[in-house]
Amino acid sequence: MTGILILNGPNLNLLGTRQPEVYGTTTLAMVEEACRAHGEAIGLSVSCLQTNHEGGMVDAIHAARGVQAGLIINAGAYTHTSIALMDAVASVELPAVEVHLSNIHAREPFRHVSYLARVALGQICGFGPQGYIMALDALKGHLEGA
Ligand code: CA2
Repeated sequence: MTGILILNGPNLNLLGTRQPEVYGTTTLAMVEEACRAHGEAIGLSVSCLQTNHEGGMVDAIHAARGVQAGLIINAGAYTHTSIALMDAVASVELPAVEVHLSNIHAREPFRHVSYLARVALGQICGFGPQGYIMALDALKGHLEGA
């Protein structure tokens, strides 16, 4: 089956436990389970990883090369700062979809900038956990040449 890595960055392990008014009450484990189930339904084998470390994210992106067919990345605050992550995604030449739970463009100006957007197929933000499901469908369509 076609493999997809869902990579979540710093603080997303806290999902569902803090700031529910911004990020909702669904935990990361629930999001990951829903993604695995949806992936299976549409013929994608979903692997999930969360790390709070920028270098760990770079390592995970490198390790996906030749193993996974695509990436879904919520890089958390590194979205707005990390040229290293942007370079990592560009270097592995895998289709990547950038996801954010919140609508980063409706928030503070420093969240409007995304380095990842330059190398991603596209960005999905503001739809909460559903955004990851939308990203899986987008990657499926992309990989099928739709
Ligand atoms: O909206 C998103 O998904 C973000 O990537 C979340 C990041 C934020 O820095 C980005 O600007 C937008 C923050 C993740 C913090 O996650 C928490 C989850 C629950 C409770 C506290 C933090």
